[in-house]
Amino acid sequence: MKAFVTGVTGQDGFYLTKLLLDKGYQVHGTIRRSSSFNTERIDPLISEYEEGGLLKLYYSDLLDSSSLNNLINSIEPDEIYNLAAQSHVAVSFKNPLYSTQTSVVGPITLLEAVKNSKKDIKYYQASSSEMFGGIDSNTLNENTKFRPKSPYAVGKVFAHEITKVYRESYGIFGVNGILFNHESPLRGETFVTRKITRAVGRIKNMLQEKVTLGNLEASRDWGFAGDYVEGMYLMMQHSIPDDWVLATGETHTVKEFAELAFNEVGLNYQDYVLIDSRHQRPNEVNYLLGDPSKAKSELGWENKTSFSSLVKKMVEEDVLLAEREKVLLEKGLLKPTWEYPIKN
Ligand code: NAP
Ligand code: F7E
Repeated sequence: MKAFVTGVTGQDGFYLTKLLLDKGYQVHGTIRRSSSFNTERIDPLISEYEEGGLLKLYYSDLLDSSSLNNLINSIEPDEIYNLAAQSHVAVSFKNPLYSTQTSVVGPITLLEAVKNSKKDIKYYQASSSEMFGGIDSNTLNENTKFRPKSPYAVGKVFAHEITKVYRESYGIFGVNGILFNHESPLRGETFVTRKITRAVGRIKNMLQEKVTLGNLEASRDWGFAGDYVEGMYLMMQHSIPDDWVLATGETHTVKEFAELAFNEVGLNYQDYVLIDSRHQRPNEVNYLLGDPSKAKSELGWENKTSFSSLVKKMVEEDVLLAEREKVLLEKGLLKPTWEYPIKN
């Protein structure tokens, strides 16, 4: 089996690629040219699988329709997982055009390539709980109305709907995975969970003094990325293409996350967290709680990692990371970054 994965260098890109390689797939992934290294997450997979031809990487971009089209035509994958996106909600308010363009141009390009292919290629679209807008405390499922509140979320609604349009109009096997927040030790460092656990590790090792956050009252349904990519895979193996919510069915505030993360190393978050209005968004999604019962009954998917074990896992990894940073600093091999340069 051949899978084509966009966004292979991202958090989910790593976990999904690992899962597919473990299942014997050949994985073809797109990476972006960057002036600095951007394959850090998948470097262990590259060293293990690239030489044997099981992992192949290509330069491309969601906005570069011709390269995507050429790649799909020449690779003829069995499955496409479209994970690439400018995935940071706060940044999407600063770069609204780019953020929405990637979610519009990318899916249409890929769906057109699928439509025009002689092969029956399955398509997975990375939809998001941000599409719901989180305006009340109702549990959200596949039938809940979308009320997007950011350029990111509007782009995702478009991608979601166009996948359904291609499914209904051309009989394409297109699925939308409506995933609630999922985190891991590989989460980008500007998302709130990782920002907190990075700070915990660094504060514990005296590499940082404080961490500056925005809205501590926002509530999210947080799961573990490793569990969620299993759900993506199961959606693609289902007999009928459809849309499924993946969530834990529990919600916690940013404050609860911070409290638990600092507690893990015996510290009180109130001594280290500062609030800065620069981290507030023009429009906030206050509360998200998902209902994964359709995924459970139809796909047999279930969240396996509790909130407390997720926080523990992330803190443990970031304490180790900070310990390694400290050694490098002491040897003069790393420049001190006392004002840790995390902005979002
Ligand atoms: P991520 O860590 O931010 O990874 C995003 C990936 O997309 C990276 O590989 C990035 O490349 C790539 N990318 C960004 N812009 C691109 C472009 N214009 N062309 C090609 N590639 C581009 O995100 P993630 O957490 O793995 O999430 C994966 C997908 O699921 C995203 O679409 C996200 O919006 C969606 N989603 C995520 C969550 C969540 O909680 N994690 C929940 C629901 C939906 P670089 O490495 O070069 O930046
Ligand atoms: O924010 C609040 C912030 O940036 C979570 C993406 O993967 O999940 C993610 O989007 C909450 C928000 O994730 C800070 O205001 C407080 O209410 O970690 P986040 P997100 O916006 O929920 C969805 C499902 C996706 O699809 C997205 O791709 O935390 N918050 N203080 C903060 N957030 C950040 N980033 N930084 C803070 O300092």
